[in-house]
Amino acid sequence: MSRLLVVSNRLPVTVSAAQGEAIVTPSMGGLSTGLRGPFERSQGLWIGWPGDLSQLDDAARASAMKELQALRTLPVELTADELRLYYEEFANGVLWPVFHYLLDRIPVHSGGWEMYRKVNQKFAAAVAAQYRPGDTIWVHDYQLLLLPGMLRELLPRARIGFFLHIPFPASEVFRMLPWREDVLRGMLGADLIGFHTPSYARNFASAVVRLLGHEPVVDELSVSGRKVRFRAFPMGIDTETFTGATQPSDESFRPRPGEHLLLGVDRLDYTKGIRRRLSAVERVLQRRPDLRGKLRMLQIAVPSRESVTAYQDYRRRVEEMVGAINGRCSTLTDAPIHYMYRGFPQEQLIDLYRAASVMLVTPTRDGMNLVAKEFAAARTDGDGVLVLSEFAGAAEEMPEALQVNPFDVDGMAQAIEQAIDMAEGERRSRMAGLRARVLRFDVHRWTEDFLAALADDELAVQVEPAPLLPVGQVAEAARSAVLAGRRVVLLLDYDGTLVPIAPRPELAAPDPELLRLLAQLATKTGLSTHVLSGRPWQDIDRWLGGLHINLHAEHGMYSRIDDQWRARGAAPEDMREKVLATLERVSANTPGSHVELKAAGLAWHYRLAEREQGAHQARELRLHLRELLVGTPLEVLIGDKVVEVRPRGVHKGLIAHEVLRPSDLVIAVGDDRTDEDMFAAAPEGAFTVKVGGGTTSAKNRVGDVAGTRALLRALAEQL
Ligand code: ADQ
Repeated sequence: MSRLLVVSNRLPVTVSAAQGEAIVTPSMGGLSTGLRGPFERSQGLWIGWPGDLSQLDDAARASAMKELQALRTLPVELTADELRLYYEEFANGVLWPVFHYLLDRIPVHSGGWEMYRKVNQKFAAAVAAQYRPGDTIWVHDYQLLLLPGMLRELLPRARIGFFLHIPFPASEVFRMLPWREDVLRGMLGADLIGFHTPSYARNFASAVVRLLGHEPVVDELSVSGRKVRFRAFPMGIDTETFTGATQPSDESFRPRPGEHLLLGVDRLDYTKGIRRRLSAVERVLQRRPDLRGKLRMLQIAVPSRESVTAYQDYRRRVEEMVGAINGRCSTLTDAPIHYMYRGFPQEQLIDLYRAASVMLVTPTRDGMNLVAKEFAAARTDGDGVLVLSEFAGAAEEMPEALQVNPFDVDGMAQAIEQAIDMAEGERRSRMAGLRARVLRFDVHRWTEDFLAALADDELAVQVEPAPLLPVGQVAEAARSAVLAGRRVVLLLDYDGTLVPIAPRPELAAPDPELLRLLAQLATKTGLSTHVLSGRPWQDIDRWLGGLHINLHAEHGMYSRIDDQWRARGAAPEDMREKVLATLERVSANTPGSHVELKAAGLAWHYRLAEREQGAHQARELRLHLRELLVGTPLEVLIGDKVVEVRPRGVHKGLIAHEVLRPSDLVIAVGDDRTDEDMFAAAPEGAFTVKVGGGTTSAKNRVGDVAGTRALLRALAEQL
C-alpha cells in the first residue's frame, strides 16, 4: 500500500503545556477518524500547523516534538505574522467569504495574498522533503489551494489528491477573486480534485473553462498533457461514534411531554445563519402564543476564529439578539432561547441530538455540514425532525429533511411549526430515509472512495511530456541522409507551427523571416518541403504561393503539385448548404465566433467567444452535426477552438502516405490534433515534433513557433 502523506492547515492534535511538560492530545475530528485506517495501514505522515508552540520552554518544546513525531505528525511552524496574514487575513478574511457567497465581507484591501503564497510554498517544501517515490499525497482545503500546483513543480511524478471542504462558488462569484487564475492553477496541480457535491464540481468546471480555457470532458481535464479529474465525494461521518450508547447524563434538558426542544449546534461562524434562525424561532413564538413556555431553543455555539474581527462582531450581534428575544418572549419561569458559547464533549452532544424534537441546521452556505448527518446518525430511536438549509451541501443528499431557504425567515418559521406539529408516522419515515443514507455512506467509505479514485491505474500512466527536440542532432542526421543519397522530407503544419495562432484566421500572414527561411530551404537539393494546412487553398496560395515548395490545403483536400492546385473531391452542394445554415445559426448565437467557408469544407471558429459559451456551443454543435452527417460523405473534425466539417477520409495522414517513400528521412512538425494523423503516418525513424504542450504521439516537442524556426534555421545551415 502506498504511504499516505496527509497535508492540512492544522494537525489533528492539540498541544498544551502543564508544569513545563508538553501534552500532545490527538483531536477527534471527522477527518482524522476517517483517515485513521489508511493512515495506520500505510504508516502515513500528517503534515500541518501544530498550533502556537511559542509559549513552550526549550524542554517542553523538545518533548512536544518527540510526541508529535511518535504520532507520525510533522509540524510546519508558523510565525505570528505568517499566521495573521496567511490564515486570518487571506484564508479566512478573503477566501472564506468569497467561497460562501458573502461578497460584502470581502475587504477593500487585503495584504494577505503574498503571505498566502509564501506559506503554501513553505508547506510545499515540507512535503517535498518527506516525499518518497510511490507516496500518495492528499492535500486538504482552502488554506492550501496553491499547494498542489507547487508540489507538481517540485514532484512532477507524484500522485496528488486535493479535497475542498467548503463550497466551490458559481464561476460568476469565483471570478471576482483577483487571484482567480493562480488559485485554479494551484488546484489543477492535483491528479484528482474532490468536492462535497456535484454542483461544486460543475462550478469548478465552469470556472476552469471560463478563466483558463481548458475544456473538460465529463469529469476530466487535460492540463499540459496531464490528466486531471474532478468529482463529488460527499463526506460522511464516523457513524459508530454517533450510534453508540452514552453514559446517562443530566436529564433536566429533555423536553417533557407537550414540550418541544429545538436544537442548534454550530461553530460560531457568520455562514451558519444563527441570527436568522433565532429570528424564525421568535416568529414562531409570536404566531403561536400557545407554544410559549413549551418551546425552548438550545443554541450551542463553539468558539471559532476568535482573533478575526468579523467573528468578534458576529458573536456580539448573536448575543445581543439572544438577549433581545429573551427580553421580549420570556415568561416568569422560562426564557425561550438558551445560548451557550462553548464546545461540548461529543458524548453530551450526542445526548442533545437524541433529546431534540427538532434540529435546526440553517446555514446560509455550508460546504457539507456534518452536524445534520450526526443528528440523523444519533437518532437510534428513529424519531426527531431535521430542518435543513437548502444551501448546505448536505441538502443534496438529505431530501427527507424539511428543507428551507435560510434567507426566508417566514418560511423557516413555518417549517419549524410544521416540524413541531408533524405526526409521528411521518417523522419516523423521514428519519428512516435520512439514517439509511448517512449510515451507509460514512467517513470511512468517503476516504476509501477518494483514495481508490486517486489510486486508479489510469492515473499511474500519466503521459510523460515528450522530450525537447535535439535540434542540432536532427540537422546533423538530415545532412548525413542527404550525403548518403537519401531524400529528406519536411512536413510542416502552418498555424501554431510556423506562425503563432492569431485571434482571427486572416491575421496569421507569414512574416518576412519565415518567407526567407522557407525560400532558403526550397533551394536545398535532397530536401522536399511540404506545408500541410487546414486553411482554404486561397489563403495558402496567397501567402506561400510564391515559394517553390509543396502546398496542401484544407487538410489535404487541395494540393499544389507542379504549380497547379488540384482537388481530391468536394462536399455535395445540398449538404454544404445544410451545414452552412447550422453553422451560421450557432455563429449568430455565439458572439465572437464566425464561420469560415473553405473550398471543400466549412469551419466554425470560436477562439474569441466567451470561453464557457464557446465550449458549450461546440459540444452541442458536434452532437448535432454528427447526427446530420450520418450516411453522408462528410465528417466532423474537432480542432483547437474550431469545429470543422469536411469530406470524409481526407486528412494530413493521407497526404503523408502519398508523398513519402520508404527510404525518406522524415521530419514532421505540428501543434494541433489534426497533425496527429501526420505523426501516425510517419515511418519508423522519423522525427515527429509537437509544438507546445499537450498529449501527443509525437516523439519530441519544441516549446513554440520560435522552436520550429530554430529547427528550420539549423536545417538551412546544415544542408
Ligand atoms: P465546519 O464549518 O466546522 O466544517 P461542520 O461540517 O458542521 O462544519 O462540522 C462541525 C463539527 O464540529 C461537527 O463534527 C460537530 O459535531 C462539531 N461541533 C459543532 N459544534 C460543537 C460543539 N458545541 N462542541 C463540540 N463539537 C461541536 C467545514 C465546512 C463544512 C464541512 C466540514 C467537513 O465548513 O461545510 O461539512 O468542513 O468537510
